[in-house]
Amino acid sequence: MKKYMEIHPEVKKALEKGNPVVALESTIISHGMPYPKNLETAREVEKIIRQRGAVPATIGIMKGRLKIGLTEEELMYFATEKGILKTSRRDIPYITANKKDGATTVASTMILAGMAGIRVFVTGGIGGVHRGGQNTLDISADLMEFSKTDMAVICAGAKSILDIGLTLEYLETQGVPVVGFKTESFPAFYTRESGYKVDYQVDNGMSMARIMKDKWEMDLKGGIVIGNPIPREAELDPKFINDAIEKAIALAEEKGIQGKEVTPFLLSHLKEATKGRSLDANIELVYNNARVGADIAVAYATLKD
Ligand code: PSU
Ligand code: MN
Repeated sequence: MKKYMEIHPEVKKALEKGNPVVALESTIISHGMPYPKNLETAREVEKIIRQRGAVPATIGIMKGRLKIGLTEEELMYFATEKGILKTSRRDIPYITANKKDGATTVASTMILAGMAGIRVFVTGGIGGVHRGGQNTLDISADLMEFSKTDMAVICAGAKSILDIGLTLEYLETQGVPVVGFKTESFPAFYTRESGYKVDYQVDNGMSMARIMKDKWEMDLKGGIVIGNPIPREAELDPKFINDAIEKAIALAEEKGIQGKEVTPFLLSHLKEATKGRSLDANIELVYNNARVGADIAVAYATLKD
């Protein structure tokens, strides 16, 4: 593994010492948000994580090298360069073999962070079962990854561009714990409540860290979904955003958007349709996840032997 990987010196040192490290994905930078907000957000997220006592490790693939932790210039590259491929599990060997650039999704960030020994990962929202997924089989590879890779993923739930009920069923089947951070409702990304409940609620980083430790010490493999609702003051009106989502989905269908293009298309269309309010909400929820994720990583580092 090591021969494919380049770990940033600061991250390497923290890992060797058992200090807290938080992984971050790069698809949200290259395909999830427009420039320059993507760069500002990526920088600010790293700053928040540092302020709370953990080391950030943004993950991506550059010229075929698996990067664990990016420099300022590398962050800029992911934020501005066109033609960086959205990379999920299936894409990794093609990208490395051909020395290409890949922005990592939740699934592939889990894989690469896990290879490096990181156990906490902060993102915006996870992929899930798309609406109509029972017919199209459009189920994000993110969900499968939770059954395979040991990683605590802090997210603001799943967007209502997805079928949240089916997404939770899929996670249950795979034995993935779905935990609410200070909430009993599974959050719906732009809004605090999806109408579905989480399996368990935790109210602080240490309670979460204890669950992680037990799960992995007992070798109960796989990831944990930690749903952290968007801050109240940043939440969008459910009717407003859900109407916009309905329209975006209809437009994607009309245009025949398929496969890995679906999620970026919906995000970018929603931003236009809401005059930037969906993007502002997205940014705020990522910051909030960074705070909680750093606290969980700090608590987890104190528990390891
Ligand atoms: N949700 C967001 N922004 C994003 C993504 C999800 O609000 O950028 C990205 C994540 O990287 C996630 C991926 O892993 O989209 C899921 O893509 P798909 O639905 O094609 O599996
Ligand atoms: Mn898909």
